[in-house]
Amino acid sequence: MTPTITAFEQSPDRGQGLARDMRVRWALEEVGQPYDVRLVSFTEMKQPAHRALHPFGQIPTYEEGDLALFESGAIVFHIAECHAGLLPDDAKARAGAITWMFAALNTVEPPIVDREMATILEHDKPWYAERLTILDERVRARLGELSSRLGRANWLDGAFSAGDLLMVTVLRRLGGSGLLDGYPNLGAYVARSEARPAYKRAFQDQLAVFTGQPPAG
Ligand code: GTB
Repeated sequence: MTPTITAFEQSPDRGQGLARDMRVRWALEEVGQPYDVRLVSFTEMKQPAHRALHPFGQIPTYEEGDLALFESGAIVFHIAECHAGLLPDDAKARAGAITWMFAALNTVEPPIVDREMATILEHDKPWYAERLTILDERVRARLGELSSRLGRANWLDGAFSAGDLLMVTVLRRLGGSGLLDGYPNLGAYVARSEARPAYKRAFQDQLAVFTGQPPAG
């Protein structure tokens, strides 16, 4: 059965692939699962019909028959559980990859989102410069730790996994901040991921929503 996901009708990022439907699209492309997309406006997201799928009135959601999911991490996990390619078969290696999924969403993403929200909501406040310094330091602390662990490896724990997929979507949110510049191995990790054919297809598909052009090929 072809799943249907939801995405922004008009993403504020103008097609940079920063909204959280990107990680779901990428996961589906990695496992070769075709999918449909239903675009929703900000108004529609808050209506009862969408809230029945997503209690917090957000995107992405995932529908597959009578299964309805929200939370991008849970959706990526479901995709990875149902298809080969995103989680190792070996139980210990699988647990390791799942650990990185949680690390991406629970440990690395929060300080990045806190910083992002401050740049949007507090940039005109008198305390902004001081607060940004603190938030930058929190992000740098995590990046330093992640950079040390990744070292010279291609991926976080063996083969590419859903843990890498989520971590890279989290790190991409720092684009334009300059914060990744101090960690060349993390920059290379993101670039290596963006070079994956599945990533490129997902990126083009979400960009096509913004440009109004059908994706090439
Ligand atoms: N924890 C949930 C998950 O992982 O699925 C969070 C979902 C979420 O934050 N959804 C956002 C949303 O629907 C879109 S992704 N927001 C509308 C609302 O809450 O009313 C967050 C996002 C939005 C825009 C950009 N951007 O433009 O760069 C980046 C990320």
